[in-house]
Amino acid sequence: MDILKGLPETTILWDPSDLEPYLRDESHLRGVLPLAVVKPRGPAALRELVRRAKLEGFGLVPRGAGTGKAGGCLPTERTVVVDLSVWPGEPRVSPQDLSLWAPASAPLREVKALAAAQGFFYPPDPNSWESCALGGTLATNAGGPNACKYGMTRHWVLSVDALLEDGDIHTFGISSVKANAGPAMGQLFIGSEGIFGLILGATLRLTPAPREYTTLLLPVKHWEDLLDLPGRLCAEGYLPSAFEFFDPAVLAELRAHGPEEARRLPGEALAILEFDERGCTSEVFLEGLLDLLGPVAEGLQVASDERQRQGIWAVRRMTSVFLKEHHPRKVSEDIVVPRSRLREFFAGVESRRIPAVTYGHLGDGNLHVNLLAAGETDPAQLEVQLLGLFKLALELGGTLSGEHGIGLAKRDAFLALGDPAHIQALRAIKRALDPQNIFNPGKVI
Ligand code: 2HG
Ligand code: ZN
Repeated sequence: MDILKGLPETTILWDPSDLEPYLRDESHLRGVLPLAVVKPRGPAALRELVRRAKLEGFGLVPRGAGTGKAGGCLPTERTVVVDLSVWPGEPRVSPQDLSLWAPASAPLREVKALAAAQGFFYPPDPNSWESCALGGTLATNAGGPNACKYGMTRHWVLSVDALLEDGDIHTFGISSVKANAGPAMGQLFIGSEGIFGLILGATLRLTPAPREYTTLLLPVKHWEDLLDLPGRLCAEGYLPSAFEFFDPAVLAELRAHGPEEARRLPGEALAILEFDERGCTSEVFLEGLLDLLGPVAEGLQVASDERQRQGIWAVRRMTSVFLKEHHPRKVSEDIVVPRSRLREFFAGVESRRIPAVTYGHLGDGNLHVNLLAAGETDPAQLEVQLLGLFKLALELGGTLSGEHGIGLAKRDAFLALGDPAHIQALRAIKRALDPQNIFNPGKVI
């Protein structure tokens, strides 16, 4: 491969059989064959790579562990995949600063474990947390159940190390929550999916680790009874660290075909609530909660120990994989509506006859709306259903992606339905930071 010949500090893959795994992520999409895959091991490699990309007119597609759900790391025409899995750097905690620096290559699982080992908590917990890389979570602004209380990845980033089109690595931000010298440039990269530059590392914010958890299974007879609960709890000062749910159809599937633990799940529909603040295991707390829940709490079950808690979460964590196994050609979305409008959303899904089953992060209105029969549906009709779904979310003050991002999967819908002023501003920033369009071309905008 001439255009990459002599690249320093780099492993280069160009044999088609070695490139094959890079054509997929966890979305339903497939990328095109890249020119090559490179694994840089130092700044000199990146500097030279940027120089050649500009000279030879090829794009650079960043890749972490390939667990993304929107195709953001898939190669497009005339691109080189930059696999950051061997990008160097030793994660380190600064207890005094309540912060942790790690390279993009660090597995999220290790980042969370390192924080925990010193008594701290790094909250972002996408479903792929045991297999994804930190860099991917930064590029996609990953979410997860804990976002209900703790927010998204971006809320935990203090500074970002990014490769820019000058070929150098720049750090934006400092190791403190207070930094106000102009707009927060580092935040521009979080959720950018690598279109402005490549994220190589970050300083993350930590918080003291929770010391107690109350985990509850809340089965209900009428699933609509769940829909006002997130808003009611919040309005009364109960902020769960997670509030997940399965609608009747998803619960029935889990019960009928899921693993052993799933077969015993109660209710017509089911919510999982978790609290982690100090005092949440006290009787006073639980009594207050029961009062607030009222008759809906009739079948409430409290996890009595860590083993039960883990069992509950294991079922929730495997739901996406389980549904995929049973409906390999399903389409799963991740729209958001404000939690105050959940009831209107589900009424809208019904009145628009969108054949959806839903589970996910009810507490923050981020819903995994699944069209199980997508593979057997006429593509034009499927598109109408999906656009109907996105429009409904937007009409209710929501958005078409809460945590998975735009990538390739939602690009057309984003461009068609997104606010034109937003898209124009993003394109202007892209032109300013990456005038030759070398960073992840063809994604997002
Ligand atoms: C989850 O919450 C993940 O389980 C995956 O975000 C959702 O597969 C999905 O759509
Ligand atoms: Zn999710």
